Amino acid sequence: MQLEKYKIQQHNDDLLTGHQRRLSFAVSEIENAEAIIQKLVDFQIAIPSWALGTGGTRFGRFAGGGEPRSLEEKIEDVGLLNALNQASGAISLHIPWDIPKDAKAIKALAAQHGLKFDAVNSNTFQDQADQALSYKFGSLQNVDKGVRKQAIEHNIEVIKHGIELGSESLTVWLSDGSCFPGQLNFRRAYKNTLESLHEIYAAMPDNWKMFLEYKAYEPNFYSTTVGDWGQSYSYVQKLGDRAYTLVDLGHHLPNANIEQIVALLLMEEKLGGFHFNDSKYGDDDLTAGAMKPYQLFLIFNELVDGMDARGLNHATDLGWMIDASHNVKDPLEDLLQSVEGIMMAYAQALSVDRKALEEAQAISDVVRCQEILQNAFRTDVRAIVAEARLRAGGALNPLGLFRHLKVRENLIAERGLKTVATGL
Ligand code: RM4
Ligand code: MN
Ligand code: MN
Repeated sequence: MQLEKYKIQQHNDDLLTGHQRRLSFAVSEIENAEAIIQKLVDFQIAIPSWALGTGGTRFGRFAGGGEPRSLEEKIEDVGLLNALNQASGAISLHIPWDIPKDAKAIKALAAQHGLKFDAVNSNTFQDQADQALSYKFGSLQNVDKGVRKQAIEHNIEVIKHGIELGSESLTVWLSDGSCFPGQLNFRRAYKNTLESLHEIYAAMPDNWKMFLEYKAYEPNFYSTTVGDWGQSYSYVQKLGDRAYTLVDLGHHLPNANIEQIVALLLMEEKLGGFHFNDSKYGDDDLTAGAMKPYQLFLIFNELVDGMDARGLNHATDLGWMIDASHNVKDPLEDLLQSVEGIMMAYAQALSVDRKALEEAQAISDVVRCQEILQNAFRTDVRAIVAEARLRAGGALNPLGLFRHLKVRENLIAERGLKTVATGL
């Protein structure tokens, strides 16, 4: 399904008067509104190829209909999202769920939709049908050198696919760890993993980055070999300048202070990118901003502060990706909500009065510090975010237009009701 430009235009014309009224109020409330709008226009969030179908749980999967049946259809879906919000201009592929058979054609299709390829993801947490050795007891950490070699080679394959598509980073997430005390020698597992990562790192082109993602637990429930940001940091420090830690918001133990982790990693020049999602309990992979919007805002507050302190380009110097998947929502509607949630947190963080905050911090005026942050969080920035979308050629109300144009119904008519996308 293609979204014709005139339909977006028509939708925007219908909503314009109300939008302008809300915008002029927002602009009167927010001092640097114009600069914020420009930053929002530039900001793009990559969509994960595994989130375009209804996500499974270990208990069941309830496909929603019209799910993409191929990589081509996944690209088409991301193209639809991007046409609506002009903020989803990239896709992050998971290999082997999405092997590009004809890389040239795939690249051309993506370009037609205005999409680039963000980080490619390797998968050594599942066994594939044609695989010689099993990852049951880990991959890069495995006690068996043959298994480690197979996992290294898989990662190198993924890099090759990425090079063909114009991707410039590799995300490594390992489920490696142990389920029972005594199962693993922690130091040996660490050393094996580090040695394996060194080989993968060495296979990357010079302009590539490696993102090493951590996760506290699951599927292993006693130890994870890259279990937290400290462990990831320890590996990436040793690997080299182009190895970074990736923060997935759902991968911490309950109540972890993620904003502080982000601030320090960024300061240490080792924060590479993000997997945005939200959670109540664990790695719930819920819609970004659905559960703890204040936390998301506080994270962006540290990001903006830390990136500006180092003179980084907000839009391009870090990898911004969503990693969410659900059982109960239309995946495309859900992704529109995630992008909106992220944009709002970013806009609010950009509106923080940093000078005033610094002054209040310098005299330990705790009450004032809280007021400054909460004032930004409680400011309605929706019209500012919508204005950025409008200027970029997107829809004022992407979700409303998605429903009005019956996008899902169209996709079901094209693809059928019983389609299941590759992914979790
Ligand atoms: C993991 C982790 C990875 C993702 C897989 C599908 O929990 O978040 O980033 O690639 O799930
Ligand atoms: Mn993730
Ligand atoms: Mn996860």
